[in-house]
Amino acid sequence: MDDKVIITCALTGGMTVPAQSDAIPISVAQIVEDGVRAAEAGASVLHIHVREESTGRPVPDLDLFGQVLGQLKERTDAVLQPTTGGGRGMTIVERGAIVPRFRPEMATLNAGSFNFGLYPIAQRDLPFTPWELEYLEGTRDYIFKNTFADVTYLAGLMDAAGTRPEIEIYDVGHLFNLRQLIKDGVLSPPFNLQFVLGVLGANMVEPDQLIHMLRTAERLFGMGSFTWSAAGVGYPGEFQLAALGLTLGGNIRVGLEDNLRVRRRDMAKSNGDLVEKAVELAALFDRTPASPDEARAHLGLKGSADTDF
Ligand code: KMH
Ligand code: ZN
Repeated sequence: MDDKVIITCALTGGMTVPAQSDAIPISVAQIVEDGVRAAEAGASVLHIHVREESTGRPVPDLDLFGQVLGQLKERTDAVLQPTTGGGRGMTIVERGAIVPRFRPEMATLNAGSFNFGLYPIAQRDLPFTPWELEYLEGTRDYIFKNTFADVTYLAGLMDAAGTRPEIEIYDVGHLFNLRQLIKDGVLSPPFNLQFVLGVLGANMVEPDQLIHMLRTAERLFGMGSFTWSAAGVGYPGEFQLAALGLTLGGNIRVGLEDNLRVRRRDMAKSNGDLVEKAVELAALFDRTPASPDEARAHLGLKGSADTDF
């Protein structure tokens, strides 16, 4: 894979609100259209959340997930990776229900609990509706809960469904959680790590932080026992971390879930815009987007035929 890179596109997310950008896809049709565009631009993995169509509020709605997964499967060959992180206020059962219901090839698995602060965004001069303000302001007192019991529960669902976890690592301590979960027999290498940096409450987008987390993972688990990707939250963090991830030989994640800008003064008009910039960046490192099947082989996935959507 030296000259290839797996680009994941995180389409809509569960921790941003519509007032932040008109480009955030809300409806099933918008998420599907943007997913197709992102896949055509070079993304081989699409990371999926869904939202209430009338308000844009993130919801754990299996019917909406079914529509998005079904339509994207018809229109792209991309790996479809739904979330089990969900959004604020969702229970672990609500967050995990998607796995036994749709038996996806891959799903996210967040490796630890931490403050997830978005309240500074509420200070911005944007046309927030009351629920959006409350959703953001409420994160002053919000813990993104992923206890050892929660991770064990979700990992069990994934194991039973043949769903590969993409383990979200937000801080170096989450790697030691992972080591303990291996000792507990809950998870076993090889696994896929997503280093997510830039969330207020966890680690920030800084070269030293990513390198330290990567070197720690290599020391704890051994070089060949994991694949990894880097996801920077915010601008310019998303592309700074992508450049670093490409330099260090990793894969990358971009998308409106994590960042709303292509340039400091240019808001992204779609996820396709962000994937196009990621492809341009990768080309500067002589790396081209991996195809969905190259990604499946590299990530050890079961194939889209063995899913329930
Ligand atoms: N929103 C990202 C910061 C998940 O969906 O499981 C983290 C995320 C988690 O994507
Ligand atoms: Zn997500």
